[in-house]
Amino acid sequence: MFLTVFVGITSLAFAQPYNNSWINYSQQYYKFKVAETGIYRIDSTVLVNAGIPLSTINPQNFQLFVRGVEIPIHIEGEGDGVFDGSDFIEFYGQKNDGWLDEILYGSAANHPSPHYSLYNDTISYFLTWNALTTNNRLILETDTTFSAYTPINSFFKENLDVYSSGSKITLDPYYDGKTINAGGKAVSLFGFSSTEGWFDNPYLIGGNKVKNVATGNIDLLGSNAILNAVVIGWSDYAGISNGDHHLRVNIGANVFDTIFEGHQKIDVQMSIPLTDLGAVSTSVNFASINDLGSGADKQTVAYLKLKYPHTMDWKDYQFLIGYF
Ligand SMILES: [Ca+2]
Ligand SMILES: [Ca+2]
Repeated sequence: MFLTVFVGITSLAFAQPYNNSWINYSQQYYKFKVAETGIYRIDSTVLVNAGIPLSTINPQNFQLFVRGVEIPIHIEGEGDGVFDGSDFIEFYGQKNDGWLDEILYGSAANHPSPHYSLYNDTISYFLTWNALTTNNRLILETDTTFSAYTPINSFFKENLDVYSSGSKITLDPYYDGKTINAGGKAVSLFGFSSTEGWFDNPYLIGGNKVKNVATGNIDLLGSNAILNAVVIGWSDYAGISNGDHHLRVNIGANVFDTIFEGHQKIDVQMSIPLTDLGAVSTSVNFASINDLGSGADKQTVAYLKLKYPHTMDWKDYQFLIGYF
C-alpha cells in the first residue's frame, strides 16, 4: 500500500530556538506532512510540481529529515546520477506520537501515554539535498538463496491500542490530572502530572471496561504473551488517604491486582500463558473493585500493548503481501 504524498513549497520557519543543529542553512528544505504510518512513495511529478529543480540534482544528494534526524530512504534509479521520470523516493513514514511531550512530564516513567501526542498526530518531514553521494539509504537485500537459512516458526506481534477519545458528550476526554486544594477549590498543577492527558472514558466504582485485542495465529510453542497497560487513577476520595482505588486487571484466570491512593499512574504488566489467549481475540478486563469503603473510584485506561508469538501465516497482513 502506498500513501500519497503532497510536497509543498514551504519556507523553513522554526519557532523553537533550540535543537536546530540538524539544519544546514545553505540548503533548501521542502516540507510535507505525515499523519498516517506506512510506506510512502514520492514520484518525479510530485517533486517537479513542488518546484524542486530536479534536472539539476543528482538524486544521490537527497536527504530526508524528521524529528531532527536524517532517516534512511530508497531512491529507485539513483545509480545513474539522474532523477528520471520513472525514478522515485520511498521511505517508511511514521505519524507523530508523544516523543516531544516527554519533556513536559519530566521523564519516560511519568509519561502516561507515550504513543499519543498531546497536540497533533501530524508530523513534518523535510526533504533536502546536499553535495554528497553518501547520504542515508536503505540497504536492499538481494540474497534469494532461501535454502541457506533455517525458517523460524513465529515472530512477536505487538498489538497497541491507544485510548484517547473518551466521551465528548458527557465527559471531557482530556483529563487535567492531579489537583491541589487551594482555598477549598481543586486546582490543577502548573506542570504536567503523570495523570494528565487524553485517555479512555473512565469506569466508576464497582464498574469495569473490557478491551478486546486481536490474537489470531498464535504459535503455541512460543513463550508467554506480555501485556503492558497504563491505568490512571482519576479521583481522590477525601475520606480515605491510604488507598481509595482498587484496580483488578484480568485475562481469564490471570490477575493483576493493586490498591492505590488518589491520582496515580499505574503500570500494569502481566505474563500470560498462550493457552489463555483467544484464537481470534482476547478480552482484557479492567475493573474497579468496590471493597475499600471508598466513596469514589474513577479509573481510566491510557493504552494497552499485547505482545505474543504469531505464526508465519500472514493472512491478516494482506496489504504487506500485496506490496512484496
Ligand atoms: Ca535514474
Ligand atoms: Ca484519597
